[in-house]
Amino acid sequence: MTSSRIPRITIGLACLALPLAACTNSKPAPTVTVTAGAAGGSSSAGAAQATATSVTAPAKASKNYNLTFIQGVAGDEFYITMQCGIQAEASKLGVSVRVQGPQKFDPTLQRPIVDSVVSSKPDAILIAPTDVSAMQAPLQSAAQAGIDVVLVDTTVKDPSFATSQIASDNIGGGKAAFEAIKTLAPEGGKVMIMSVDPGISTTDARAKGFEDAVKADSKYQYLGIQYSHNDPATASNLISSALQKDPDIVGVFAANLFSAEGTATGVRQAGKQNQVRIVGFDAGPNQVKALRDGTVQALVAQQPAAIGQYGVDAAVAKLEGQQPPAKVQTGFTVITKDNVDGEGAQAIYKSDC
Ligand code: T6T
Repeated sequence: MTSSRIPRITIGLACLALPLAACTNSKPAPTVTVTAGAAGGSSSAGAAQATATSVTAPAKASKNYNLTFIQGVAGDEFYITMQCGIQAEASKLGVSVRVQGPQKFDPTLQRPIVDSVVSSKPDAILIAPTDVSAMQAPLQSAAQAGIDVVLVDTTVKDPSFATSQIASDNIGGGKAAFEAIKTLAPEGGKVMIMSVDPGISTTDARAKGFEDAVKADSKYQYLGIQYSHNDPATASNLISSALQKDPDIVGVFAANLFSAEGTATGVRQAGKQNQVRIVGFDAGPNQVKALRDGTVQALVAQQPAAIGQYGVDAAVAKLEGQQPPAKVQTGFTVITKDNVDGEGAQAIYKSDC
C-alpha cells in the first residue's frame, strides 16, 4: 500500500515564484501541490531522480515489531508532530513504538540514549541524528548489531548503513526562503542567516540553499550566518547585536523553529519589525503567533508527520524483507498571514497528539 494519506499541500517554490502579493495580499494564497521530488529538482537532477516521495509498506506487519523513535530534542513541536505521525502509522501497521529524546539538541546527550536503546535490542530505530560526525559511529554500531536504522529529518556523513533517509528538501527550502525575502524586500539590502550549530545536516543544507541564492543576486549583501545553539534567548541576543552593528538589515532567514522564535523576539525588542523581514523555517505555535502579530512574514513549514509516517513504513518494509527507497524527500508549505487560517492551517505543528 502506498502511504499517502497525509495530504501534501506544498505551496513553496511555486507560490514564491509569484510576486509575494500572490501569497500575502487579501486574496487567498494559491495552493500548489509540488511533489517532493519536484522540489528536489532545485538541488540536483540526479538526486531528484534517485529520491522517492513516499514509501510502500505492508498493510499490516506480520508481527508486533518494537520500534524506538529518538528525537533530535524533546519538547520541539517539529519532533512532537513527527511523533504523532509515527504513532498513528505504528498503530495502523500493528507495531509498537517507544519515544525518547535528549533535553538539548546535542550529540553528547543523544549518544547515551542511542547506546541504551541499542542495548535494549529493538527491531528498528528511527532517529534524527544531532550531528553529522558525532552520531556516525553510534548509529553504525546499531546497524552492525542488526538493528534496522531509519534516519528521519537529519542524517550523518556516511548514511550507507541506514535503511532509509527521510527528510524535507532542505536546500530547496533555503532557496525558497531567499525568494520570499526578495519579494518582501525587493529593493535589496543586507541579509543574514540565524541558524543552530554547524554540523547539522538539515540547517546546513537550508543555509547553503539560501547562501547560494543570495550570493547570485547583487542587490543583496550577505552578512553571513550566526549560530544560536538552538536557544531562542541566544538568537534574540545575536540579532540585537547584529542590528546594532548593521542597523539597516532588511531580511533574516531563521533556519529552524527556535532560531526563528528568538529572532522574532530580538527584532521586536529592537522595534525593527517594520524594517526587518523575517522568514523562518518550521511552524511551531509560537512562530505562528509571531506571524499573526506581524513580526514574522513567512514560515516554511515542513511535513514532520509525513516524515514520521514514512519512517515507520520504511522500517516495517525492511523488517518484512522488502527494500524501501534509500532516500525519501517530503515537501514544504509556505505559510503567510493570508493563508494561515486557510490552506496553511493544516501545516502548523502540534504541541501534542
Ligand atoms: O527544523 C527542525 C528540524 O528539521 C531540524 O533538523 C532541527 O530543528 C527542528 O527540529 C526545529 O526546531
